[in-house]
Amino acid sequence: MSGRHTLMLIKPNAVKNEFAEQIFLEVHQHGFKILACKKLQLSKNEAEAFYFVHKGKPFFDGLVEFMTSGPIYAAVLEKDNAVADWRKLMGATDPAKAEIGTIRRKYAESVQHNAVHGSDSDANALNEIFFYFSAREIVNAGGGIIQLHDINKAE
Ligand code: IDP
Ligand code: MG
Repeated sequence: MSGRHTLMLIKPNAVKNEFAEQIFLEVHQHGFKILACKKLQLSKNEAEAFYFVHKGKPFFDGLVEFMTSGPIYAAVLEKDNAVADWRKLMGATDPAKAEIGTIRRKYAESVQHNAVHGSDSDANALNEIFFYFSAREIVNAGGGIIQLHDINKAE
């Protein structure tokens, strides 16, 4: 079982196509709590830093160009098994291979313009959450601020 927190992004194509509200609704309906949320536009430097692990791959430059092309939403999701459960709801990277009913199957246009992002491990979720949010901005249902050590802490 993975930890309780993951990072979701709604990518520029889905925002542009006005799918963001529907995606948030589906996230909520699947039992995720949204602990933090913001709309922003990435700079080239920021997108390159966020996708650093993909540097050198043939799709890297196109990915950076796409991710900086318009506003995105970033959100911290909370649920038991958040990393794995959000990846399952999101669907495969290539929407043609994503299961019916998944977010990417419904809202993605192509393998690059694939509507949403999800962290792929607890360790990456921690790094990605704090790429977009400070601890001050991550607030639980009771109004308490989430501290670094509360995010996907080791069992
Ligand atoms: P993931 O988003 O499902 O974790 P990654 O392999 O981490 O997939 O790739 C990051 C992002 O890079 C993808 O979501 C997609 O937008 C883009 N991407 C991945 N593979 C390709 C490709 O073969 N062509 C174009 N874009 C790609
Ligand atoms: Mg990935």
